[in-house]
Amino acid sequence: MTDFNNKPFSVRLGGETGINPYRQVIERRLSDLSNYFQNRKLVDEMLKRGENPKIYEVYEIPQPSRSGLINVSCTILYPGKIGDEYYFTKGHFHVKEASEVYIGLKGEGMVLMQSADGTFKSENLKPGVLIYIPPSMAHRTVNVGGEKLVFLALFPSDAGHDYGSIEESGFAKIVVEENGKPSLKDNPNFPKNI
Ligand code: PAN
Ligand code: ZN
Repeated sequence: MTDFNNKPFSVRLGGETGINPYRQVIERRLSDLSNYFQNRKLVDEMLKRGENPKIYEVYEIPQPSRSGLINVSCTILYPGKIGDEYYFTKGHFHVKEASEVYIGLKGEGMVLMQSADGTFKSENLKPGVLIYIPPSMAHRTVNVGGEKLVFLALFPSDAGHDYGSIEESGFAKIVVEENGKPSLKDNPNFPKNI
């Protein structure tokens, strides 16, 4: 077994888990994101029918939470939509002033970034692209393609994750399919006074 605990290690990129070996995995299904999609009625109907698709998995190599250490993780975001809204990750702010980089390995996505004052920016994520996420911007990834979106995330192990405000208000923009293509739209439920 690889000793990941702040010792030298190497992992292979690619394959079913994006990184191999890894230390732990988190799975998110529709029921974990039931408050997040625009079409709550459809979400409720699906869950009532027993449809609870997997939205994403995160394969992680976490380090002890202290200054100077980096967590490595790989997210696999499945292709799909709830109504016309593409599958996405919950999205969060970091608790500490901690930046992050995402590196695309497979598939096509968009990274939505937003600061507490509502400043919004999106970047396209695909293989060969690195995205820098500044410390004070919340971030969410959206799979806008027809295959799994696989990306690496590297961030300080003591960054901390704050999901609360995004769960409540979402991002200023949503990504929906329009005429067969992804389109960034204003989120009708985003509070105007931010
Ligand atoms: C990523 C995310 C991962 C899942 O590793 O944690 O893509 O997204 P949520 O955490 O928003 O569910 C990252 O940004 N870490 O800091
Ligand atoms: Zn993050």
